[in-house]
Amino acid sequence: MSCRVFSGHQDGEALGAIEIADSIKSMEIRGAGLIARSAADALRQQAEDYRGEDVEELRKRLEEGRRSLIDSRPTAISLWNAVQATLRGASRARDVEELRSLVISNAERFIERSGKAVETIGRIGSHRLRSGMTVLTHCNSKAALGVIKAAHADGKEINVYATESRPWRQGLLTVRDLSEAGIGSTLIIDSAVRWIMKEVDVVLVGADTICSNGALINKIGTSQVALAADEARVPFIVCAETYKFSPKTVLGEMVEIEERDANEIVDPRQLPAGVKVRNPVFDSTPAEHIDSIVTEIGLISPYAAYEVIVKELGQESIFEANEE
Ligand code: RI2
Repeated sequence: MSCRVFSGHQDGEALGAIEIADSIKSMEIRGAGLIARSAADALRQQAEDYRGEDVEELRKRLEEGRRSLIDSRPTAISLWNAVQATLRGASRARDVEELRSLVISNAERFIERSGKAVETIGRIGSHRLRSGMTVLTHCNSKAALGVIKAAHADGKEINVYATESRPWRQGLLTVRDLSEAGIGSTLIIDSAVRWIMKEVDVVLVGADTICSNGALINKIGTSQVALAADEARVPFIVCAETYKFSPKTVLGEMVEIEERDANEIVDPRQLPAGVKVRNPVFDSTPAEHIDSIVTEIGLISPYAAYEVIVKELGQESIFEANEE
């Protein structure tokens, strides 16, 4: 499996899942898709490593693992969808062997589908790019970069503006990744987006969560990029696997926007006493600013989000969201 991120632990307890949860929290593992695959893999590893014979104990450990993983970062629904898919049916398993093989096969199916989804999104999205186009992308999205790379592989010449994406500067990962693929890119600071937009033909971004009303939750600053694109009549396209759609939002739940430590922005010792710092990590872009969403099941309107949730993730996931 390509995304295995850690090796087994001595007695198969929840340690693996907790370690992965810590790495997700610290952003050592980041990107909504990779977070999801890593979480599925952590539960798979936990089931595989369990040496006991008590099915209830294994179920309890997996539930603890699931909890620590979903608590690690609150915003990307990909994480929740991944752990739900991995543990689906676990309550019905009668013995350790049945539970273990169920979790392993669920996790492997999720990881494989997730990897294929990124490839398919690349192929479908690349049809929207013509040679000579300039793309602007924000943060670092495997799905969005997959589209650019697929177009490049088809012989199209694509120029890319990559935003720096303060405070973590994931834009540096983006330009590095593009450079390794032989694609030219230009790094800009986030506040240069509106000025540069007149040179841009299309905006491509990833997604952490897509709500049932079509709103996109993505890296902070995405909604400003969308506003600037809208003003300049530049198409704003989201690249998102179907497990980035949120069954919880069907039930009216609001997406929690993660706020991280102020230290990520500024050393507090540099600030006058009493100055506060806020570090929201994601924002919401309403459907009316989104041209289309490229998924592995095709290019869709943001207004089709509800149908994607019901048809692709299923009533079961809405039921599970209700149970949470
Ligand atoms: P892929 C990232 O979040 C960015 O917001 C990015 O757009 C999104 O995940 C999707 O990334 P963070 O983990 O799944 O850097 O397309 O906070 O790689």
